[in-house]
This record gives sequence, structure tokens and C-alpha cells, in this order.
Amino acid sequence: MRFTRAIVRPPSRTFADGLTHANLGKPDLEKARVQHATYCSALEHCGLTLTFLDPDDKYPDSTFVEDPAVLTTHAAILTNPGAASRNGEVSGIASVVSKFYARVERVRAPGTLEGGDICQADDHFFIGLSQRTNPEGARQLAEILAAHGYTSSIIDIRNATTVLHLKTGMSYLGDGRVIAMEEIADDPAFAEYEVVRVPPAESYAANFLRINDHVIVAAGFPGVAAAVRGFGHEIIPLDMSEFRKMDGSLSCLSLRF
Ligand code: CIR
Repeated sequence: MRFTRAIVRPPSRTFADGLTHANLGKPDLEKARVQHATYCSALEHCGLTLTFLDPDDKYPDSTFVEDPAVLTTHAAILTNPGAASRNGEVSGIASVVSKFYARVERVRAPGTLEGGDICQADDHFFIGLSQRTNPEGARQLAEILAAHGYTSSIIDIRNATTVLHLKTGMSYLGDGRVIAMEEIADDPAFAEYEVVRVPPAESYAANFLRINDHVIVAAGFPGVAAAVRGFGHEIIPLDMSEFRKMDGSLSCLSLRF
């Protein structure tokens, strides 16, 4: 799967007021802006053309653009975020997504779903059931994906206390390989995949981004970096400290398509 574009939105002045359970302290906005700019340069280095949305003070979590939409080659799907404070982010994302996709689908109430719970593995999608994505939201997405020729499976992370979204704890590296934190590594949905387990001390790095010929990883997690390199990938390590304080990881900061 090759990507050519991504949508990003720099953190707003209200960034530190967003939702978080990380207990890592208040993020430094200036540092977050620098980390975001470095992240954008990394995406460009991977060959992506970026569309920048303006920071939106009304929505402190809106820099995490991954959650209000799911973009695939054949379909764009707007989500219905389970976090009430984030639900209004969808309309802003809808206007930009409709510039690139002729037809845009939607997950509707009572279904809720956030993009962080959706992990694409070639023509298959893992859909996480979480505090943000409910069974009805998952059902609607699976139906939309099936109509566009994709298969999907459900992974229930509602009891995995340390994981906000499915992709907080796993990523797809390509070539049938999943890298996942201990809490979800044994899920039956991965039965036909090669699973590389991430020990608890490095679980933050289970969220990485395979983009074309590169893999962007969170800096400071040598085990995950070595595992990814071991499969022959060139890695780009990025400092994510300020986004981590707000429960955000690498994938959350962009919509790639
Ligand atoms: C939230 O709680 O919604 C944000 N503070 C973090 C969202 C992270 N997004 C993602 O994992 N896709």
C-alpha cells in the first residue's frame, strides 16, 4: 500500500486542555509545535504531500486528526467520535476530505467510532472496540468496508486498561507482520499474522507508522526500533514527548491516504 498524501493540523493554543489519562504533566505548547513540524517534515521525507488545516482553539484535541475519519484507497468514512468534546471535529475534517473523495460515507449514532481504533493491514481492517468505539459503530464500519471490498475483524480492548485506542497498542508493519503490546498480542484476530510482542516498558512504541519505504517510530524505545530494523526497514525516530502527555501517538497526528 503506497500513500501519497496526508492531512495534518498543528496543535492549537488550547492543546493542553485536551483529554488525557497519561499523568505525565502538562505539555509545553511551543515544544509540541516544534515536534509537530518535525513530524510533518518526516511525512514529507516519506514522499507525502501534506494538506495543513488551521489549528482550532475550540477543539483542544483536534491536532489528533486521525480520529474523525478513516481514509482508505476506495472509501472515505467520517466517524462519530465517542468523546463528546471531540464530536464537533468531524465537520472540519468533512470539508477537507470531500476535496479528495467523490463519495464520503459516515458512521452514525447510536454508533460511535474513532479512527485510532482502526488499523488497516493491506485489504483487511482490525476494528477495536474501546471506550470510544462501540459495537454499533464497529458494525457500521465493517459494513461500509465490506461494500468497498475490504474484510475486517473485531478486537475488544475494553478491558485493556492502558490502551485508549486499538492503535495505541499495535501497528501493522506490512508483509503479514503485526507489532503489538502484551495486552493484546494474543488476540485471535492475529491468528494468521506474525506477531512481534512489545514488552510493557516499550508499549508506547507499539504505535508506529509504516509509510512507503520508511517506518516512523517514537524515539527512545530501542527494542521496537531494533525489531523494525531487523525486518529490513529504515526507521525515522521522532520525539513525541508532548503528544504522549495528551495520550497521543504517531498515527493520531495525520490522516494518510
Ligand atoms: C483523546 O483523548 O482523544 C486525545 N487526547 C488523544 C487522541 C489520540 N488519538 C489516537 O490515538 N488516534
